[in-house]
Amino acid sequence: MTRAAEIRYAGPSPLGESGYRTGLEWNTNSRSRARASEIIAEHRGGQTEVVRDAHLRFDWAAHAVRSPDLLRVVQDTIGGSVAVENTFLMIKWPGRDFPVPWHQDGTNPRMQLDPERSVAAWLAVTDATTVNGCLQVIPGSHAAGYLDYDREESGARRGKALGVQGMFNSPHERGVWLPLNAGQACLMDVRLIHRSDSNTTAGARVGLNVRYVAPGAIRSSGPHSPSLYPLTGSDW
Ligand SMILES: O=C(O)CCC(=O)C(=O)O
Repeated sequence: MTRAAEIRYAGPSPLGESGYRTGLEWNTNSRSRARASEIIAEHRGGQTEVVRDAHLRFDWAAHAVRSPDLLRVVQDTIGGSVAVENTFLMIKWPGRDFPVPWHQDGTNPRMQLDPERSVAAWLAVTDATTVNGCLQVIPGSHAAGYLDYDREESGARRGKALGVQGMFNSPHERGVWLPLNAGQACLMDVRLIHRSDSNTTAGARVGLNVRYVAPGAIRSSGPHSPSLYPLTGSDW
């Protein structure tokens, strides 16, 4: 089923013309690698691909979302009062078909995020490379605002991802890969169109997705209001 974006929110980004910033640091490389080994050992048996609300389940993720360097740039981008709206851990296991279609993080059937008051982060727990499933973004794609989307046709246990309508899940001529070392992170405008490929290497790829919001960022499309996890400020 196709869903139309309710408000388009076309226009400039608080992250500048490209709509993203990369090479930030959320942890040291060695600590992040050590953490990744633990996560992989814990989830290898069940081949878990997605763990929702990681910041509420794991101490390491609760610390990760408030890592000082990352949080400072988030505050520079959306203001001093910051809460986490959502996190999920994504593990791409070797040899599994797990591409994530072109999508925008700030719109779904439940809500829309005001791009002036929200920002998405992707934290590399292992290294993320072009062959193990790092992000690919389309610079400047935020400017057209939210686009209509479909749910992907997938029988995967992890559920069906949302994808921008009419965009095939393959590299784009204007796409830019964002490889990151373990411990690094990128920030994206919540309208920035991005995707990732399956992991074709022999090791697992682990990443933590975070959506940060400032007060008033969420426009709910129904009775369900997401619960917020305040980090800074007193306006919550
Ligand atoms: O972790 C990934 O490979 C992609 C995650 C992503 O883009 C997202 O879910 O917003």
